[in-house]
Amino acid sequence: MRTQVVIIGSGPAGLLLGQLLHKSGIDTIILEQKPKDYVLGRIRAGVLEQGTVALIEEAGAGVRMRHEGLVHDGTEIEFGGIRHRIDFKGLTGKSVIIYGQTEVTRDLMDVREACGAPTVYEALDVGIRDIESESPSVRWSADGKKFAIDCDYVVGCDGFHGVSRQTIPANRLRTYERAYPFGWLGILVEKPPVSEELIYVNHERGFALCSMRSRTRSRYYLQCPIEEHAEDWTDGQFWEELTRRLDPQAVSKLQTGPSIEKSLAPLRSFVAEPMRFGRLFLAGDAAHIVPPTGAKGLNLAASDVGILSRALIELYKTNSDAGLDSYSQRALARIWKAERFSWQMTQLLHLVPDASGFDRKLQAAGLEYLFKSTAAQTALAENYVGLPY
Ligand code: FAS
Ligand code: PHB
Repeated sequence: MRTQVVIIGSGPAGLLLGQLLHKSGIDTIILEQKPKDYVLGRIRAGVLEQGTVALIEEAGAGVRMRHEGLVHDGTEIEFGGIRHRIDFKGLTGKSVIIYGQTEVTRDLMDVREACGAPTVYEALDVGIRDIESESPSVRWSADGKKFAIDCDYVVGCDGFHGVSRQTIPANRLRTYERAYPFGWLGILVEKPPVSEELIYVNHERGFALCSMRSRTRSRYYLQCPIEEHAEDWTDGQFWEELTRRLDPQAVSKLQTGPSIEKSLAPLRSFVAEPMRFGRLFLAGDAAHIVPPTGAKGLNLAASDVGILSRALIELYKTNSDAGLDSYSQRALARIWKAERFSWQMTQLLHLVPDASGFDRKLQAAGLEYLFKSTAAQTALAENYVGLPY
């Protein structure tokens, strides 16, 4: 078998790349280790930057997003029980769209199936060969049979625990990492949200986030100790703790109910450089991770794919590999700015265990400065709505 580009991973990065390449007549195959329903069962991101929205529309998967997505012109940050609105639209002229990653994934899967491009689910033991040659190949097993395919390029869109980054010799990769001593316990509930926009809460008991997926489905997060597990929390305990961290107005609007999903995500900052090795490219979580405080994870995956897809299209249309040669450097320039913003938002909003009195005073001063400075609010807003590609 042979194709032009093998994509490993059927998450948002892999699916978006597959569609953007398909629309330019480039043949791909996506190899995904999990069943389709498992991929769709993961509840993750909820905020789309305008650049991400544009790429999803370019991929032909934007109809439902435009119809069901909620346009948000700002967000609220709460400290000391008082909410302060950051006016994205007024400060930057831009908004974000609230539309779950699960729905983005579903829409991209649907358009890929409709155009007949191949995705192999439950592709196990994926192995990448000869990435420093001009004819790499990829092997996998499925239904007890072994398969292999030759290709021009391999793109690892297989997330943090995938096989692609591990295929690059360790002495050719530089990695940078910061682990945070807390996680986010997330709950999904079929109840209306407490407010029109998101509320990020810095509370003395810990961070909380009031988000949503629609006007009838809400997503809430609580900062919790890294050693805890989602099953340690009953729904009642979650609602009780959330109520303690919210202001009285939000509490009065809070509608609780049985969780549809409950999960605990560790927070980590991570970058692997470079994002190319021979004919293997990395995109999305395969190359970088951000704490979700800045709502950047999914959006960085999209911007990687936006840069890489244009480079691959340029190569196949003009035989120029200039875009491929500059991909890693261009993607990393944007990634590091998002890493900085995500780290800054995490530092600003979380109760850091064993933080000194001095640290807490610095955090309070940072928030007070933010609430009083248009320049500081503009800086936050332009990072949150998405920096240029
Ligand atoms: P993904 O991890 O989504 O997809 C990788 C795919 O590759 C998976 O389907 C996996 O099964 C497959 N795969 C892995 N190894 C493979 C192998 N060896 N062979 C074949 N396939 C393989 N971001 C936000 O912006 N906001 C959030 O609130 C948020 N919450 C998150 C919560 C959790 C628990 C996690 C883990 C991440 C969260 N993120 C959030 C970040 C998340 O949205 C990612 O940025 C996004 O999924 C990145 O997409 P991909 O790069 O496609 O990676
Ligand atoms: C979400 O709705 O899942 C969400 C929103 C904003 C964030 C993180 C997660 O910063």
